Amino acid sequence: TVHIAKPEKGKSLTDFQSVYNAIATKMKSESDYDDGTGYGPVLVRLSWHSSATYNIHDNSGGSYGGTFRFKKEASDPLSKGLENATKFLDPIHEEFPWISHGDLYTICGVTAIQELGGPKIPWRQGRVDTGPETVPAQGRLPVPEGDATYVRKYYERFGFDDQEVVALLGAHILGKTHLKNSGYDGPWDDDTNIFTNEFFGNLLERDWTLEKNDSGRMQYNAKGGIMMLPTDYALVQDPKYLKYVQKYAKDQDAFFSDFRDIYVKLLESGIDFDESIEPFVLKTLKEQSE
Ligand code: CCH
Repeated sequence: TVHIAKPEKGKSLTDFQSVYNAIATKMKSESDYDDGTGYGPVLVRLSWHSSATYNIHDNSGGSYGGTFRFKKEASDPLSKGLENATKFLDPIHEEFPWISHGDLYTICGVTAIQELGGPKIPWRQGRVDTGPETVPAQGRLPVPEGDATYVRKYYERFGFDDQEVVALLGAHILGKTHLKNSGYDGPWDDDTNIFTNEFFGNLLERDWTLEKNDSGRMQYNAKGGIMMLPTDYALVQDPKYLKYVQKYAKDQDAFFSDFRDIYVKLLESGIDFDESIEPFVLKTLKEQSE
């Protein structure tokens, strides 16, 4: 499958900044969602799941077609909870009907990461809605029960190496797991809506105990009520992953820069961008008010 980016006709940086601002403003005004976490984390998760169907071997899946809008894709049990993100975005799409779903599902993640204090993410437009026949079969999302071997094998389908996988998983500083969605329980940090390198610090510094939660699943818990999934904890159990965990725990700049690169690669997987489609670096609300 070839996915060629097509820019929105007659739209410029200003139009995409308007979409960014509408999402960021709505995030601010609905900040009490999920006990004060706000919508940022679930929007980042949507950007991930709408890209996580990618298969480098046949270039199928990925964010291009915006196929998460179809029930067949969104109803995957592993995507439970993401209806909160798509509902949040419905009025945004009504206000900006010209934007493709793939562009909307990726720009919302960029907006959330930047507004929550993360790195600036250069973002390119040009995803085009494709039909229901392009929805990949379910089974492409990762399960949280895996060990390091599982994680490494899983991300081979994207062509991501060890360093990239560790950097990308640093996104699990945001938000939390919910018993009613995934059967896991609790946040990764006391702060659920500030993007930092603390995921790595927590992995290394806390005392983790493997325990059964209220839905009978095994998760790693530490004092203060924070948790790790088995796939998160795999990053300190594997020496090749551990090296990068240690690096990112020490060096937030290195993490921010590597996270930016792999997140862009994730959101753009499988898409051919013509040189004329320039990356937009969108401004945060804070930058615009200064
Ligand atoms: Fe994740 N993630 N994720 N994840 N995820 C969950 C929540 C978030 C896995 C499992 C889970 C990435 C990779 C993985 C976020 C971003 C990313 C939950 C809880 C599970 C389970 C869902 C619930 O109960 O509501 C597994 C396994 C992998 C394998 O690698 C990647 C990559 C990213 C982004 C780059 C974010 C953010 C959340 C929080 C959502 C919220 O609602 O707070």
